[in-house]
Amino acid sequence: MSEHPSGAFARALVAALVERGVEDYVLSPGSRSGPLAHALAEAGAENPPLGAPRVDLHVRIDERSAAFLALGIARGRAAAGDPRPVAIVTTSGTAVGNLLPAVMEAHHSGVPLLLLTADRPAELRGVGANQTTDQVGIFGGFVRWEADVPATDLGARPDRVTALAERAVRAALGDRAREDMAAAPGPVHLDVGFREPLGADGGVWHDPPRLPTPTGGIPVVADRGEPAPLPPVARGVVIAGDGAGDVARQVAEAHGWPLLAEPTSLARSGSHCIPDYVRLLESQQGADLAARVHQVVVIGRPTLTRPVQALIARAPALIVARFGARWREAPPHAQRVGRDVPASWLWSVAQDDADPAWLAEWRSAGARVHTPEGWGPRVAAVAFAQSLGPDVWGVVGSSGPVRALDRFMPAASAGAAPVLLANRGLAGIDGTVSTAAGVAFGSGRAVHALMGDVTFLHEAGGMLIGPRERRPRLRIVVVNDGGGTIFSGLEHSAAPAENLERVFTTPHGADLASLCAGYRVPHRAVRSAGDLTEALAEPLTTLEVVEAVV
Ligand SMILES: Cc1ncc(C[n+]2csc(CCOP(=O)(O)OP(=O)(O)O)c2C)c(N)n1
Ligand SMILES: [Mg+2]
Repeated sequence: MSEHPSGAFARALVAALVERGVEDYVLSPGSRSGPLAHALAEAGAENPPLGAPRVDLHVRIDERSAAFLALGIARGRAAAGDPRPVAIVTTSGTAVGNLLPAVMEAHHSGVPLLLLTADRPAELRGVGANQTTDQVGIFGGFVRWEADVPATDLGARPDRVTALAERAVRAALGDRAREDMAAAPGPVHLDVGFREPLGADGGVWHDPPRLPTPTGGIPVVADRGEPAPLPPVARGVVIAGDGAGDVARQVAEAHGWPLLAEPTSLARSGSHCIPDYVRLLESQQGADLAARVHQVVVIGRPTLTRPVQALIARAPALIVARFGARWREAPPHAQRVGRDVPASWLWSVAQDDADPAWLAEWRSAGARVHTPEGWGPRVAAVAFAQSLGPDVWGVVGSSGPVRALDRFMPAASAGAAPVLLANRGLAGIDGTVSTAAGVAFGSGRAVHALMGDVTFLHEAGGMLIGPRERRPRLRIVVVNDGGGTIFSGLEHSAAPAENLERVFTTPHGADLASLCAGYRVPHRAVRSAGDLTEALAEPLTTLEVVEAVV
């Protein structure tokens, strides 16, 4: 074996990325990406060779699952207070196309990913070479930055490889000084052209060269400006959407306003939280209260219910913050759109500006709504919510489960809302199994994931984890109601029953127990709230499925 330029490039890139905090790599097999695969196999080994950096390597056969796993790891890391880009390595051709769903979600929800896709070198593109297509630009507007990288030529230029890594990591983490989408974290694509030879070359690892302006680790970006405090109106309301954070609770409490917090807001806690807000807003009494609201403050990105969208649409005064990567898509009638919540919003307002009766009205109206009884998706959702805590984080799929939580998840004590994450960027039902696995890896926590049967089956392949790979500490609760039942609650339900069922509900008849057995994943079925609660209380060491048959 003798060192070759493609191998040298791969080692230089991995070393420079690790130095910038990129420690997690998800790889799918292929030949063209061989140089990166060999480098990562070394760096991800139990005993890496002398001089090699240490990486956390996960290998998945299916690139679509690999990309969602990376997305989940990045989400888990960010939620644990340590945001870093997560890298995905694929070979050329359709492998690259399989990354698109996770890339779209990451773009919309502001999750940093590094897509390292192998390609033919320039001289082999457009001349009919096998497994070669137009990969440069394939992700269009869904990436913050992309580069066509002549890897083999750069093998002898570690300074340029380091500069490339620096730029890629900075772009993925977002540049808050920018006014456009580039301000938010998101995916970055390096299409890497490798010339043969591609095999293991046994080359040595070097420390990456210093750049002229050393940054050292994750670049820190300064926040801008300090917007004014919130107008201290008496009849305000805080809506906490996805990713709002506990700060939304603090803003509501500082102003004496009710807090309407979605389950993935991380703000569903405290005495100002109205956990029954969805059903309240659907009632006449709720509509009357909503009509008297003077000012709506939206923190995070709410996506779950029409009454909340209506409240925002009708707001006489609207202020928006932390709308996420899509902050430019905040409702156009907002008077103020801030990327973050300024400290001044937490200043307590003077007593004469607050109206204690306003909050009390919301609270007493909300308290009249009752928790579900009997056995079904709602009861399963409540049992799931109650199983979460500091040591068990949650992931929730789209469709019925997240809406059941929105309606029935109780409010935690102040500041103690469970960490509950979801792919709300585009609310897809795809990739949910792998996202949940990634959250477990990225956060270092045990994870309970709640999802519908169709959502689970959409990516059952996420359970495909080879014997050499680590398994996540993940318990998937599948609410099996025999199809996508959300549609029977929508306008489509007026269609003839057999049509509704065939083209919307899509009953599948799949045997989840056998499916899990095929993947060698422990499975158990539960048919009551007591059995589910019991299953959720058991110690969690590996990947397992609890099928809630409803
Ligand atoms: C990738 C993708 N395809 C299609 C949809 C549309 N969709 C939304 S919910 C749903 C059905 C989900 O069924 P299930 O997971 O069983 O949950 P349930 O509706 O039964 O609560 C579908 C197909 C989507 N959100 N994402
Ligand atoms: Mg279902």
